[in-house]
Amino acid sequence: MTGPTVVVVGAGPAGTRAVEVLVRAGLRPVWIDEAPANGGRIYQRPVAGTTRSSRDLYGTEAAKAESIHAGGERLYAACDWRPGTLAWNIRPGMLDTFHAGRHEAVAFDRAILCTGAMERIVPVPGWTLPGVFTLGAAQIALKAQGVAIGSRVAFIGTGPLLWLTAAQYLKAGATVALVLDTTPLRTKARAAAGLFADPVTFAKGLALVARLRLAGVRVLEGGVPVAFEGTDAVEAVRVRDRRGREQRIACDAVGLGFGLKPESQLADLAGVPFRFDAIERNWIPERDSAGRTPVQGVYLAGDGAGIGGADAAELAGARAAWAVLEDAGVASDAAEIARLDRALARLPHVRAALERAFPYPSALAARVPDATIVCRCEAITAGELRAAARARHVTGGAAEVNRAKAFTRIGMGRCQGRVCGPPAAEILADALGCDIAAVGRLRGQPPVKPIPILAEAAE
Ligand SMILES: Cc1cc2nc3c(=O)[nH]c(=O)nc-3n(C[C@H](O)[C@@H](O)[C@H](O)COP(=O)(O)OP(=O)(O)OC[C@H]3O[C@@H](n4cnc5c(N)ncnc54)[C@H](O)[C@@H]3O)c2cc1C
Repeated sequence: MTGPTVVVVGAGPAGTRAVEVLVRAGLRPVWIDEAPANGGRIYQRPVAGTTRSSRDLYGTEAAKAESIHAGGERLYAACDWRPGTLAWNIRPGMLDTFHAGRHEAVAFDRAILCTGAMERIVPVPGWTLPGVFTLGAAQIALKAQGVAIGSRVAFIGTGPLLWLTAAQYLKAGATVALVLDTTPLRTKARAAAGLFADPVTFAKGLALVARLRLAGVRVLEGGVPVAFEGTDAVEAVRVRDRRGREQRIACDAVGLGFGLKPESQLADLAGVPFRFDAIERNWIPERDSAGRTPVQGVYLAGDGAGIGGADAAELAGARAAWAVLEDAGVASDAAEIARLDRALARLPHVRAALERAFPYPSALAARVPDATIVCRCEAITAGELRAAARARHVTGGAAEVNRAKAFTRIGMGRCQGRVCGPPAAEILADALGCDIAAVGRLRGQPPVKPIPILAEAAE
């Protein structure tokens, strides 16, 4: 069948369901992912030859993982599947990709970007020591490589991923030295009514916490990480409990993470406008409930369009594909679209409750000590950022993050500000005494992730 050339970036739950709808409608989309197989973050595949079962790897989500994996395998031959391929830039009607040392421009009529999420950190003194990982990296090590980041691991941060990863490590046989959640119990209790709207997920969350507590894991809620200590690698964490008492806990690795943010660099490069979401405390690309953005031909779905979780990502991926089909006049299924719309409409309340239950600790981020590195690519400290903010009064300097980037090189390194951007904005807003939204966000730049310069020179 002839139809528009549709490209789908991302093969997590959102991308997989989007491609499924497109293929069922008779299209042969181009399907791109950096990973060697579909699954995305939550259903990350293990390396070949692993002996851990789905149940061990994905726990209560094993059936969903198997369904997404099987879906991918059915679809590869029905589309132009391009694994191991980075989409590093997007321009009108064209996606720039990189695969096996080669650049290729892929023309498209419509693109569905399902690029997922990444984690938010708060820089803690010593966080750049070897042995300190993000929670997601700790989880990927376990799921994909079948290894733990250490044998005595401290988990520090906030959010469902904190408790989930700690419980997964416990189950895999590691010693969990500490779970420190910066959110006090009373904040979570206040959000509980909203979480009841999704009783199954709520019960799963409570079960994780119970499992850790029953195993005798040291748990601090409403605590603060003070510093990670060690000479060549992390050896201990210093933490303060909610009464202000300090403790030093020995560990050989740390999993650190404070919730998620959309991986929205491609949406940014495509020209999609962003708005600040005060509850998520994230910049969110604009799209309607079907995934259509104000940029013609560009659609968004899944966590990359706003954090919603895996079930929401599946629904949103399918819905965005239907939007593509409707807009291209290829096919439409009113009953199926109405079913997806109803299911999607129920989700934002639960998500808002989760964000309220585990807020990003903005005060902690804003008050990172002066000597602490915020941008690890360029080794820029919190003090240098504050100095750039102060310079505003004499030179008209850094009143928003992109100016601060020009003054300090913050966000100019390999991660393109994807890691340091959120805490840098908190520090800057605090130093300037203004609202976080007023300092803006670091704009995306191609390439969204590092690519070898020689590959480009060869073009
Ligand atoms: C590290 C990490 C671990 C997580 N673990 C869990 C968990 O255990 N349980 C849970 O409920 N939620 C987890 N989440 C949240 C998770 O993201 C889910 O909500 C869900 O996976 C979202 O589905 P998605 O399809 O939107 O994105 P994802 O599943 O993240 O899939 C996005 C896909 O896009 C690909 N991609 C992104 N950018 C590009 C690019 N430029 N070029 C090519 N490919 C690209 C990625 O490789 C990835 O496969 C995790 C999130 C992160 C960041």
